[in-house]
Amino acid sequence: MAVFEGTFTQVEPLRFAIVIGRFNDLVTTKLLEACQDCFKRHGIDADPHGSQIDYAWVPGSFEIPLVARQLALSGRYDAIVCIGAVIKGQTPHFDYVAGEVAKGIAATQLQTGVPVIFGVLTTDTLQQALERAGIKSNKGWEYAMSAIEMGSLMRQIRSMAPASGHGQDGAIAGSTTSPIKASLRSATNAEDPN
Ligand code: INI
Repeated sequence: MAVFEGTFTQVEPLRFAIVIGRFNDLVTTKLLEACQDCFKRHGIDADPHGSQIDYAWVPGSFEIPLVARQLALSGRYDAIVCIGAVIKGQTPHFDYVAGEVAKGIAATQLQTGVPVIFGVLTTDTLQQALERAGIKSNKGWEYAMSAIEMGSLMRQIRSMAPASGHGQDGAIAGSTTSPIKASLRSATNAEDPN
């Protein structure tokens, strides 16, 4: 039998997308910087014009799952990092936004088979968010680590030959070399006949 474990060294084939919310950008840009720094220090080209990471900016965290799902369905990425900051205000708005983005991200990775990293801070105050975005630590670094590990792990699992007599169910989208590309094509075609 086998032990599957993501690595942080064979990063050349990996492709990522990062979806970032502009809302609370004082926080989200700091998270993004640490995320990019981590990717770079692991030998990954984080340049937006480079070959390994694409970026998508959205108005706020509420919009993140839709864009992450569309990117996942493209089949181009090993993992997608979602960066947002939902900070409690005087109204229940926080609960709706935080709940929907968490559910949406979880659903996206299960529906598409592409790891989607939950890099959305949910805090009571701006101070708490800033403390996690550079003042004390920076969670952006952890988001990149999770993306590398999960992207690498899923590649290993996908590269396993299917046991004879067993089909390929489960994921519907995958990255470049995935044996599930045919299912991905039908999933995307079903949504967009063009
Ligand atoms: N979006 C956030 O990313 N963080 C928040 O704290 C936030 N609050 O509190 O309102 C927020 N709202 C905007 C929301 O994500 C959508 O962009 C907006 O509702 C339009 O759909």
